[in-house]
Amino acid sequence: MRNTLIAVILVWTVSAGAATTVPIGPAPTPPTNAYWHIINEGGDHVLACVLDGETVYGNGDDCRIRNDEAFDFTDAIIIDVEFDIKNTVDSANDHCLFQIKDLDDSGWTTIEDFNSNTSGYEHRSYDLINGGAGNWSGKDEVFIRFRWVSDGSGTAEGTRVDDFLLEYGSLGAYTKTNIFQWNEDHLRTHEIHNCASYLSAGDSFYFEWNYDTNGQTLLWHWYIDDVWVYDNDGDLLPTEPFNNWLPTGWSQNQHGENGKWEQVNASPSGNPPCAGCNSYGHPTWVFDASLYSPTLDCDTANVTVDFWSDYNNYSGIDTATFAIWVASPDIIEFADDFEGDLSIWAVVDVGSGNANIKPSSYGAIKAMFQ
Ligand SMILES: [Ca+2]
Ligand SMILES: [Ca+2]
Ligand SMILES: [Ca+2]
Repeated sequence: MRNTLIAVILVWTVSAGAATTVPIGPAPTPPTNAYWHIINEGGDHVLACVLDGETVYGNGDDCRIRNDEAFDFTDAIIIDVEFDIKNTVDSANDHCLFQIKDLDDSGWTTIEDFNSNTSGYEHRSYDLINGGAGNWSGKDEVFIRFRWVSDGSGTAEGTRVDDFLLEYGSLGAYTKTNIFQWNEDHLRTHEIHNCASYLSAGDSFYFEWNYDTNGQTLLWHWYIDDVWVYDNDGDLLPTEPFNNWLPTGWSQNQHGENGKWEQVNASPSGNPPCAGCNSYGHPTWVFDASLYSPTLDCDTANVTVDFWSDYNNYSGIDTATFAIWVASPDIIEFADDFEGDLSIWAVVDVGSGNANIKPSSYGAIKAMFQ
């Protein structure tokens, strides 16, 4: 609809010698419907859908506020939204819908319908990938809105929102950090390494075991078995016994050489078979072979990797390197504590069943559009 604008022109007359200012102009039109704006609530400013200068909503309201620029959730691995909300409604017929939509979708999906009173301000948070509103990763023109709707009679305070925060992010590049690098014998060891210093919550990661004969042939071996990864909540990778080769989700890279990891009938943990690089079993192979675990995601950084190892070095020539590859999400924040303006939002005020322009307070202009 074409936007229309009506200016209310006020003429201000100051009486000579008097301290009073007398407005001259059309009589104010009583406010007829609420709209989303910032109100002062005892010094803290919050978002509310109320009548101008009042603390209640009107009858027949249909007012929406959404992010002005669409969110791009392509490749997002995290989409979390949270805010504080206080809801006081006249009846279940008056309510605030918290909704989401991609431009490719035909309608809005309701994340939560606030149709009853809260106990003062309550904190709400939603996971928009794994939560009840479905998976919004991969959507590239997403809007999130509050839509206030009231029926024809009975009003109350309505909805107050504060400290809105939406965070979303996709993974950056994986970077490698060596956990150990051996050039001497480490025969039959139980390796337990806490990875908290390498990880942050939300990271994606995997492990690499690299056996490198540095261009030579007929050296010794590196065997590993029973690889287990866990955090406080339990297994991230259940113990891998290497009974199948390659196990599901595992991979390897021979880096252009003929040496490779294979299933070997031996085991440092005592449970053959295991994963091994076996030089003397393959005297013509040159190894620069990397074995990779499946890619894992962590909720907390307190991740431990546990495995059995048997590394037999030859005169310091060959190398056993155990490394972690980590990618962290690049987080974008859309945040508003409503202490400033609403410039990052778009307000759509459908009004009391009308799409007219109405001056809603004396001296102010209210543009309404849909
Ligand atoms: Ca009502
Ligand atoms: Ca085994
Ligand atoms: Ca605030």
